[in-house]
Amino acid sequence: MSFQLPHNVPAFTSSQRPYEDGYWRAANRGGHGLQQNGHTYANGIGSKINDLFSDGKELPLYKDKPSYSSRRPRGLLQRKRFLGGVVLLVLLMMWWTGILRAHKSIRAEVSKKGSVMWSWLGNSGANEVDWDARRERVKEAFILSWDAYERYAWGMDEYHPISKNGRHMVEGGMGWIIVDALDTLMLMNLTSRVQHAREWISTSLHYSQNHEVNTFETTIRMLGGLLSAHYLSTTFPSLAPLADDDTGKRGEDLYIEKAADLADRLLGAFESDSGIPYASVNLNTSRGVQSNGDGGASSTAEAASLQLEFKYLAKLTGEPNYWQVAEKVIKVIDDNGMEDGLLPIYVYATTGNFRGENVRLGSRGDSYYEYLIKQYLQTSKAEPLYLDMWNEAMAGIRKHLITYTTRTQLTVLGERPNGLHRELSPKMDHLVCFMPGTIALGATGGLPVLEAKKSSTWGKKQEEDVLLAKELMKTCWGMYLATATGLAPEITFFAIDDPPKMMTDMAKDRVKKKFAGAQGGTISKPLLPIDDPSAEWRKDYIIKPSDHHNLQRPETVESLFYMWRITGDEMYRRWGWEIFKSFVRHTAVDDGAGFTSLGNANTLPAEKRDNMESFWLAETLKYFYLLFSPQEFMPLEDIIINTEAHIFPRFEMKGALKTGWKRKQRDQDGKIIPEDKMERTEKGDGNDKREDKTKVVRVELQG
Ligand code: DMJ
Repeated sequence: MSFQLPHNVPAFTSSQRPYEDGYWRAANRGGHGLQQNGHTYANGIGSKINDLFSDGKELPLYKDKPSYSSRRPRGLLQRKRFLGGVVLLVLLMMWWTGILRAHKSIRAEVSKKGSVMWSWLGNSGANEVDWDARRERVKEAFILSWDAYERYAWGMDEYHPISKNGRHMVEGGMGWIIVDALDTLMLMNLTSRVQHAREWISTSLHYSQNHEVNTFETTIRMLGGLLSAHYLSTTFPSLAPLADDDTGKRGEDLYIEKAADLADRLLGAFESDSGIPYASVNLNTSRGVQSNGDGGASSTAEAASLQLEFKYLAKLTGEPNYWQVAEKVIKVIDDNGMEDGLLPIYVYATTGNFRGENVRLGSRGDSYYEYLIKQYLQTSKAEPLYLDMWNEAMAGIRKHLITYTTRTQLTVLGERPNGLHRELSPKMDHLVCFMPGTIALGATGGLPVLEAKKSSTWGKKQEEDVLLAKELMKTCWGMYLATATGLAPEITFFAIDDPPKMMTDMAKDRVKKKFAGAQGGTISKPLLPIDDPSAEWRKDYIIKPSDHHNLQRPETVESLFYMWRITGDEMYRRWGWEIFKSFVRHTAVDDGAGFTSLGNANTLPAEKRDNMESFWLAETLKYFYLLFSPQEFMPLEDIIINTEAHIFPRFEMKGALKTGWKRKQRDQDGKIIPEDKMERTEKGDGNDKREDKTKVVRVELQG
């Protein structure tokens, strides 16, 4: 099912996307401290020895991860050699006293697993698909990954499965992997591992480091992880149930206490002149720090995707300040009056104004849009202004960003790097693949389509949204089919017409019945033949050598999960199963040391990197698990899932928790009306006079 890309793929001429995302500034890294408990200690020693021989290793620089120099000072190397000698001596003594031998059987079992546990990959399987069995396969992959991390890098923020060691991002560590993975452990009912993680959080996790950390990543992963652990452990006590701990308290108190402590430290990031959070914050001083690059501007997605976490914490603690600082960010952004609901990917914390005109739903843009519709759903649809903003953005996406490939008419959600009225770039970061699922979620609120159709609010717009979601889902699936490993590249370009065919053009074609009915109402052609390396459809996918890495990202699986739940079409589960098998085939590391990122997903054998992302455990495997779970498991209508796949409840706003802002009044074109020309409306809320811009696009679609 995987193939080499044809060699005649046209070279794309636009400038290479720089690694603009390696900007985590965690100075004075280090802290490779050995763990103190016996089991991990032995393996920690192993990791130190590995470290001695791995000087000069480089790890990827990109948005989600810290950047750091690959050069280490010579003195450090010499100290390590000395340490290596000491370590060998200790190892010998441990062997002599029998401590090490006690662990031998565990290791033997694990390395056996690494080579034989995937024998099911070869099975074509029975006609009837056993989804429960497939879900178990995902759980096994998770256990293998987690146990390897526990064995080789326990407590570390990073895990390098090939060199079998770990590393802290800041001194003392952030709990990066443990906290991020905790709620997946709970969902999978892995009780003893939850117990171990909780003990570590209780005894070793502190958020007082005198370091700058990325405001967004710390919020979505750490704050989100702790809040989700609180929600799952209190609402689903039968999942990974824990006994009372030493202090007689149930484990769940721990999570909310840690979450509140962390949130209080993060609050300093919001203390800018505009209320837009700074890119980084020092956890010890709670002082916000502006970005080193990008003229000091924050990424828009990062600044504007902290609301689900802070609002849920406000609900739990009854503390309105968490709520107010988070929602103010959206007001400041909206006051910019961006055209058609689409915004540039940088915003200044100092002024609240945008920087540049680059508009995209990939890195630095993505979760701003995601959090609009999810904020609306989080508070049980009581805040319609977020729906309004989402609908506006969706109309803008249809108008400015959607185009189609030349041969297969695949739907592409492109970029406008120089503003909405300049050229369209037919490029999709894999990150954009969260959109099909999120669009479907927005259309039905999480209900299955069949249910949602019974509602009085269901109409043509929702139908069109589901259709768009299906088409984009297919485009993302094709990104996996297009590579040698069956795993998507980080970035894909597409072959499109010149000038690009836009949605209005396509609508006219549809009216002419050019594509109607080709695929049950969808507009693109089938990605067939699937196993022919020179198939026409493949030429629509363009993968550049600088983009062919795979970072174990979750977005496509995430969308498959939503699409399966919402449409009920089992095809999405089958696609997910193919992707899961590709991960197992091409990213598993020898000796049962887990799974790793790929430097090149478009070659066989795949070129491996030495890094397991924390979102492999927090998101990718969780979404696989949910995709193969029964529909009733974690009903979508009751929950909202943050951008790091942490699960929160939907809730009602009460008391001090209410929408504390109003949108500025806009004219028929969506432009903000200046104060002195403001036409007072009866309600005076500025929202009721504006035309629903989505209607305009709908008319265009109907020709
Ligand atoms: C995750 O940290 C989050 O999903 C974020 O919104 C985008 N990047 C990664 C996964 O790719």
